[in-house]
Amino acid sequence: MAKILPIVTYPDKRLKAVSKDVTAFDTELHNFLDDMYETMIQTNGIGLAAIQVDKAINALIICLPNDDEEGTQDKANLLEIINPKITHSEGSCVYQEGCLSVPKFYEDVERFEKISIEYVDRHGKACQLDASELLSIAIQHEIDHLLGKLFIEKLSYGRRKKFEKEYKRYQKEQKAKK
Ligand code: QAP
Ligand code: CO
Repeated sequence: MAKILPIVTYPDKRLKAVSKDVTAFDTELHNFLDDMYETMIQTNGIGLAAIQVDKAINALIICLPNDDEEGTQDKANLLEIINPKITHSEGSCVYQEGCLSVPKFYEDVERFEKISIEYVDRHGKACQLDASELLSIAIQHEIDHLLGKLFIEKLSYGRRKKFEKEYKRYQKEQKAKK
């Protein structure tokens, strides 16, 4: 049975680690990817990088909601992306991003509009993907995690300062609740 793993949240230094390539495509990896999926779904995420559950390996998952009213997430649409490389990028766009490691905060971030990536799946099979719109943004956000980067690092100095102030207040509230 898959389990829900604890999520590492900002400002935990573990989020700054640069992840290492996956070299073993074994049952241990498959169980971990299943746990990542369970964790992402149960915490209302659409994307999750391994580092967010304290494993510094180049693995990320994305499961975008359906385009219908409910916006349900089908496991059939799950993307498991391992050892990704961006091979092409073009254009730019701005999207209000969030992150399970920065709970309750959403900020406008600039990204490439379209990207192409090469990666391997859970069996080590080579894959390639052209992404645009939300998928492109999600992949770029998650690849940043593998490099030890968070979306808040892309904010202007002024917005970042405002974020830090508000996040500190939020953290105090959370502490008081416990
Ligand atoms: C990354 O983000 C992403 O603050 C995935 O309270 C961001 O799944 C992909 C979440 C922007 C595409 C566009 C955040 C859940 C989930 C929260 C997430 C929260 C509960 C964020
Ligand atoms: Co994130």
